[in-house]
Amino acid sequence: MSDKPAKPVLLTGASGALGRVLTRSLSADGWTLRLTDIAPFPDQVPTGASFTAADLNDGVTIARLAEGCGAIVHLGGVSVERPFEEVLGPNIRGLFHIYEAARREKARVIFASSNHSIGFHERSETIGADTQFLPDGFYGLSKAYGELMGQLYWYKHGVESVFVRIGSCFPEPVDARMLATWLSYPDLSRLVARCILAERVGCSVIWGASDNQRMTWWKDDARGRVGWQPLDSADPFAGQLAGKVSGNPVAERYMGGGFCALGYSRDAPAPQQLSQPGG
Ligand code: NAI
Ligand code: 15L
Repeated sequence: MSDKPAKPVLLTGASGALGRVLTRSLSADGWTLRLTDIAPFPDQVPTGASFTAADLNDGVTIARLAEGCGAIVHLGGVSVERPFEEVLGPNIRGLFHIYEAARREKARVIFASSNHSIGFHERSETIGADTQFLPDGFYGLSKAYGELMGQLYWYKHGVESVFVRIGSCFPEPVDARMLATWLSYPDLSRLVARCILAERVGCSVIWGASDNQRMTWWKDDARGRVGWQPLDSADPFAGQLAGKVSGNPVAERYMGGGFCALGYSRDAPAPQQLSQPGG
């Protein structure tokens, strides 16, 4: 198998933290990238790449940018918890523009989903990729909706998708929760490359976490299908971070951490037996 895709790859959210990481790693491998973001690209645009400023709300420009692309790595949009109206345009309408473009181009979508689509699962659980969504805010809800939109386009139009439910992708883990959820930049880069190069992916979910001993929360995903295994680990940081907890009982109880506690208005954390739908 070639280690370069035959067609250009469209990368949204290119000016953001992970967009810049992937721009560096994929262009270093000689890939042809079309970069886009509403914000200017802050680095030098690498050889083999071009940058076009665009709003994800602008479906005409997104369609034009996707012309001739074989894959779309969709990172763009609101990436933290925000009011519903702020999330709606970039994360919902924008995603629709991405999937319409993918349908027209017969392109594969690699969607940066998030652990916040399942954030209200208890940390004591071990959940598979087919678990029910339990979003922990409007942001997580937009990621769950995004995965459902990807399923619609797969079953109705044959558009392939990988939903990468990223844990915490930062240069280093910074607190006790990230001893479980951390995904290193090199593991992210290898994962995205495999999602694009794998022959067939269908409509798949992969948990985006490195090989962390404390990652007992997530299991059974499609990593084997794309040929990815994480090589890095948060474990060497355990000594310095194990005690670095928030002190907030809601944040510490659920996988989504602090996002679960934002605007939380129950009197107390939901009792475990009542936390399922209908409870
Ligand atoms: P980021 O916030 O640094 O990057 C997002 C980019 O999207 C920004 O450059 C922003 O300008 C762009 N954007 C926002 N609204 C837009 C619009 N209307 N039109 C075009 N572009 C727009 O986020 P980061 O950390 O790089 O994350 C990338 C993706 O990965 C996001 O979708 C995020 O939800 C997802 N993710 C990231 C995680 C992490 O730990 N960094 C964890 C889970 C998911
Ligand atoms: C995310 O989805 C966010 O984009 C990122 O900023 C982190 O908050 C991450 O999840 C996390 O849960 O650590």
